[in-house]
Amino acid sequence: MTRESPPYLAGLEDILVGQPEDFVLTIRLNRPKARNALRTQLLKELADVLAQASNDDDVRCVLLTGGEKVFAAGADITEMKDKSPVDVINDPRGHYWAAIRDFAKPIVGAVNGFCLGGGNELAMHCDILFAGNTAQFGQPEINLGIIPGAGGTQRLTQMVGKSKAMRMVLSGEFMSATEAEKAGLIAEVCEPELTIDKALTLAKKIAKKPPLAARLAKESVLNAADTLLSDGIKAERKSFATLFASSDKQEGVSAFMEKRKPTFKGH
Ligand code: DAK
Repeated sequence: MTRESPPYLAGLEDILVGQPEDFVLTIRLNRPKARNALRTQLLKELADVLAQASNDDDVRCVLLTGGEKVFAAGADITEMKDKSPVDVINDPRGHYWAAIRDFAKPIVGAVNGFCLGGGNELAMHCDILFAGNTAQFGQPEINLGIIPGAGGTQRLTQMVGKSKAMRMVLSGEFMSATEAEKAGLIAEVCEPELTIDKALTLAKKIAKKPPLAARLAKESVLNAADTLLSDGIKAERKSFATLFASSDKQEGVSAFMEKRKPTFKGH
């Protein structure tokens, strides 16, 4: 499915965005000369595009990728040079990160090359990650005298466990794609030239599922890291019950009984 209009946010400088295809919106980080460093402008563009995608029924899943050699080299170090603690507290970047975190539709990430610092934190905001076998993941902030500031110490620890997270955060050592897959940071490692195709295939598969169920499934899985088990289970039960009021649930069950393919509408 392709669409002619409206254009997806004209005037973007730091990211490339296609039109939704088969309900998948592809976003590519695009500052190759600065190794896709996440300057404020890039994060703003990403947050703005996700806000537009939130309200676009033609988007049911997002594919996020970077370059062949670098997914993203982290925050733009040149922007950090003269910042005071007050500047950091007042920094609008916090809002952009929150917009990425709160995006309710599934995001599949395709990582090739270096995925470092804020770049790794961005990758960890994806719901499912594919990576080429030459990808390297790291939190090298300690080399700059700082620590991860966009949730890296928390998400990385949840995903790979304390010892591996400590190793990366304290030493700045990188983790290979193979180890990242073993540790649970990524879902699948593949040949670098296949990363985007594999991620896109999965994104399109997810986009064919009932959107409301996909959204509540994402929320529910993310709850596992955020809440007590008992609270997460209660919230899951409520979402489960809510979906029984959706026409997509009627459609899914009817289609199964009538031995036909379902057509989901998102309500
Ligand atoms: N920022 C700015 N410029 C960067 C950059 C970065 N992170 N990484 C690379 N560049 C620039 C280089 O300065 C160089 O610029 P020119 O000299 O050509 O002008 C150009 O990109 C090419 O860099 P290299 O020559 O180094 O390229 P290589 O391919 O040899 O190496 C590399 C690629 C990615 C391995 C290397 O560039 C590298 O190690 N980059 C720095 C990685 C790093 O330390 N990342 C952590 C950054 S700290 C916050 C939330 C989060 C954060 C901060 C605040 N808030 C909520 C407030 C996150 C902090 C970080 O991520």
